[in-house]
Amino acid sequence: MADGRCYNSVNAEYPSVTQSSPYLPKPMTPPPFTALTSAPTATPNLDITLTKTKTLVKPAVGGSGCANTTGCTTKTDTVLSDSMRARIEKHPCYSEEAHHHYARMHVAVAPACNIQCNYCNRKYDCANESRPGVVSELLTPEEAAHKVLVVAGKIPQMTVLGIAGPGDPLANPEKTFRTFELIAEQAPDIKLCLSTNGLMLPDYVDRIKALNVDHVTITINMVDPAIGEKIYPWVHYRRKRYRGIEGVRILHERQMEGLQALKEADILCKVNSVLIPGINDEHLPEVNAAIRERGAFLHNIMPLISAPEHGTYFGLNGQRGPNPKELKQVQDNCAGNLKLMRHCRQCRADAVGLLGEDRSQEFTKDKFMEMPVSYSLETRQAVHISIEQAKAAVVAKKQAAARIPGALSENSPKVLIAVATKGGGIVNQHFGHAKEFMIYEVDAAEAKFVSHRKVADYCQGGYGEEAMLTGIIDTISDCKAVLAVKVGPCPSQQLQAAGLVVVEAYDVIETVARQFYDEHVLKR
Ligand code: CLF
Ligand code: SF4
Repeated sequence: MADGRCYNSVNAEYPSVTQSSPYLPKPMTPPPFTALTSAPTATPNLDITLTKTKTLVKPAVGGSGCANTTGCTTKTDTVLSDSMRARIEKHPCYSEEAHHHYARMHVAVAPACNIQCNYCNRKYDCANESRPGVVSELLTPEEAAHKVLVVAGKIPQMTVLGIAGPGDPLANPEKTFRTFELIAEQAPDIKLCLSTNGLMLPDYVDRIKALNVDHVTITINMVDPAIGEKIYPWVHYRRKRYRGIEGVRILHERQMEGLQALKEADILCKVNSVLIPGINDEHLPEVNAAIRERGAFLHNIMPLISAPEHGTYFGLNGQRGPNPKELKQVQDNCAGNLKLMRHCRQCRADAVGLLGEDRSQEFTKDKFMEMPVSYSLETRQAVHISIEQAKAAVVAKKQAAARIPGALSENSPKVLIAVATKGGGIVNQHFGHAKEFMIYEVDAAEAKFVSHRKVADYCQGGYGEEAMLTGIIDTISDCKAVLAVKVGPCPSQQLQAAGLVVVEAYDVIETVARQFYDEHVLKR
């Protein structure tokens, strides 16, 4: 971690090596926006007019709406300056909009850590695992640089290189900074990003600034050392190990100092907080207030992932993670003047691809070391222009679908909907292929992204698994509709029987959401 790939992550099911990007042509759907591997030779087809919408509904939609929903957008969204917008518009973690279009990659060059978190066990390693501190293979800075250049050629929408572990990048400063230097020299258009527990951050802010690293994440789980004592058993600082509250105090002071120093250096800082039920759930609003006061740009509250087989202190001692409702409740409690990130996928320290689409298995060391570097700044820039055009088209349709809050939206019920998407901000995925659903909260004024939920892959070799379908319906049972490009007759029937409206469409998510809401909620 470090903040664990940006901390901790069990969820990642690696896609197969044949998994494609949303920018690759798909036979059954309208033309894509851009080509993946080569520069577009002509303006991409941006026609995203609705090509198909079919709504299936059995029972009526409940009119009571969902409770506890204040949404994730805040004042910050509307007051971003143009220069600030430019700093985040291609960063998939700092911009919710960008995560539909741009990818990130991590390189695992930082094995050591200087603190112990009760949710981390860096000894465990397995190719199918993705928890804090877990990666399959460590890289030298030179190997990491080669990997980045290979990936940058093959996935031109990869715009950010993050170093997030598997230990703490700043407990491995030479490896971390050498990697950044190599990338800055050879691939100047790639943004550099760092994720740390913050213990050594005050010592390195100048160096971070000099290397033009514009995005730093600190994992801050507490601002009260009495709470921190339940999370951190020890801290190793300046060649001495401090146990208990003494160590936690040092960590807390260094985190606050580091955050302040980033602000003064004009480096964007995101804070990740791991929500640990019964330990810091009620405390996180206090953390939110403290980091806001010190100039954090974004707050990402992520769920603890904990199971006995992970061998962590929490896992072995029965500490559970929060369920989606508890997570949303705490996020809502923290929603205010500081923007909240809700689209984090808790990716591991060697993740590659769009968030939620980890392609790291395509770039294991034995593979990428044999691959030639095909990085081309011109090709990448051309692809980014295409992406920006596609983004603009989506944004225009989104704006058309939004309404100015007013009489119509007053007292209009808020409902949740589940969306199957491969990215691009479009409903463009078959229900049976979805490995996660994006959850939007819709009312008469707007459709807001609020979270994503992982589900088991329903289509197993061409046929659906009954138990999996039950699990999927369970996962989205608080939603009023499912939006997908296609839903098979059997799942469609069962979804409707469970009270969900089935909407088949290919269009901008907000547009389809608006149509569903107008037809099935407002007109009731
Ligand atoms: Fe990586 Fe973290 Fe940079 Fe993003 S991840 S170092 S800020 S480029 Fe992003 Fe992954 Fe969540 Fe981290 S989705 S775990 S927030
Ligand atoms: Fe990250 Fe270190 Fe904590 Fe593990 S122990 S999550 S590597 S800071």
